[in-house]
Amino acid sequence: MNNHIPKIKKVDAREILDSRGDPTLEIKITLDNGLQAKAAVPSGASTGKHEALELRDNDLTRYARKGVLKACRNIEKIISSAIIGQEPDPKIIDRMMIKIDGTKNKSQLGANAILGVSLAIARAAALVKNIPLYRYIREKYELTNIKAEYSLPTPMFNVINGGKHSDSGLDVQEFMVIPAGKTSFKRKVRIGAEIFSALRETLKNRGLGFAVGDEGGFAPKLKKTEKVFDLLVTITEFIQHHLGTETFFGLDVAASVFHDDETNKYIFEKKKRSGDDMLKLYYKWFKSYPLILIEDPFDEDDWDMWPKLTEKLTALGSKLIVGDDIFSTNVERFQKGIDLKACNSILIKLNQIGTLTETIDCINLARKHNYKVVISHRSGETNDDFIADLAVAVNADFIKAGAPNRGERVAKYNRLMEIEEELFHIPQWPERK
Ligand code: 2PG
Ligand code: MG
Repeated sequence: MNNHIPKIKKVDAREILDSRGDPTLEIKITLDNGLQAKAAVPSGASTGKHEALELRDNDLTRYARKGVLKACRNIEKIISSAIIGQEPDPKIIDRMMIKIDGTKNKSQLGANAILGVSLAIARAAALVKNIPLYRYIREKYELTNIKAEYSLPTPMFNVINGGKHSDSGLDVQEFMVIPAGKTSFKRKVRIGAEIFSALRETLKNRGLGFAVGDEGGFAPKLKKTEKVFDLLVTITEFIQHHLGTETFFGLDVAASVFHDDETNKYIFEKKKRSGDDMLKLYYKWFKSYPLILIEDPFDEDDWDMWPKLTEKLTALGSKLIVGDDIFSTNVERFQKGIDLKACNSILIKLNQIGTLTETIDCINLARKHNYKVVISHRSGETNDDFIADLAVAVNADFIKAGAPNRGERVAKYNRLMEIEEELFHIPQWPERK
């Protein structure tokens, strides 16, 4: 028997393009037994103030300052010399990188550099054990407060893009269709894709435009939020994916983007509004449409408004108020939110914090306090499908990976369908209801 424990032999970092055509990192780990694993790093557009630092070259002569060669160099010169010869153990390697970086926001080495290595190491370790990544993550991190049985997350399909993700004219960043009925993941994908396709036809017929935004959702020339809800209601009812039982809606308002810090007002649909004005508007939408989820309804530092909305909406039934920018997958900010009863759900983005290990810490905190967990992509993505495995590893309640459209978005949904087949032996045909 060969008892050799494989060690890290080489770490390569390359500059590749993300889905917006901007540079990002791809990392390759080579072990001394010849196994290789890769990971690529995503990038946000509506980036929160409290996120870990994404290191860019700031060199005007390359990629409009967005090159990531400094991050590549940090990996090849600093990180690799520290980790070569070590076992591929993400818990240990993550702690090492955090220590070498030595800053609170990973500004020394760059959170993009650290994250790329962290994810590639986890993949390499799963390869060594010869088990799927989701299984490796669950076992490695002893996710004990998770039920023993695996479950698939519910997908949230961002079918209409606004805010910083398109030029539609809509202030709300994401309009999501959520097939939250009790059915298979595969069928949920079908519901999302059928609504998306019917939406394309309707937008074409009405001359509203069917070009897409950064996350693959349409960017129609509509100005008012309610117009989008009306359109989605009409289409969903027409193709009979029953609203309120099978299909629901969700929003990512990404309110920090239109919040004016000086006056503490929200410039929404051309009007200056207070936090309380926004709250009234949200409440009206939740009363009028089959909405079950709202993400980032207020600015990331407007701590007073969040608990008010959470209290008001949860009185209407099981509604999810999701913190993204406000928490930034950071346990300190998240703990403050828990203490203030700011939300009841958290959005989890690996690159907001910069390592797999710290991301799992945040998910564990969420579980402890009964917060729902939403694993999320970024608006700048690659075909890397790590988050699909992560979502299954932690039995996430939801996954947000964009529209059922464009390669970098469907990569995640396709991987989840593959995992579902593997775990529950769902045949390709007939489709399980
Ligand atoms: C968000 C994300 C992903 P971005 O706000 O939730 O949808 O957008 O990656 O641009 O921050
Ligand atoms: Mg968000």
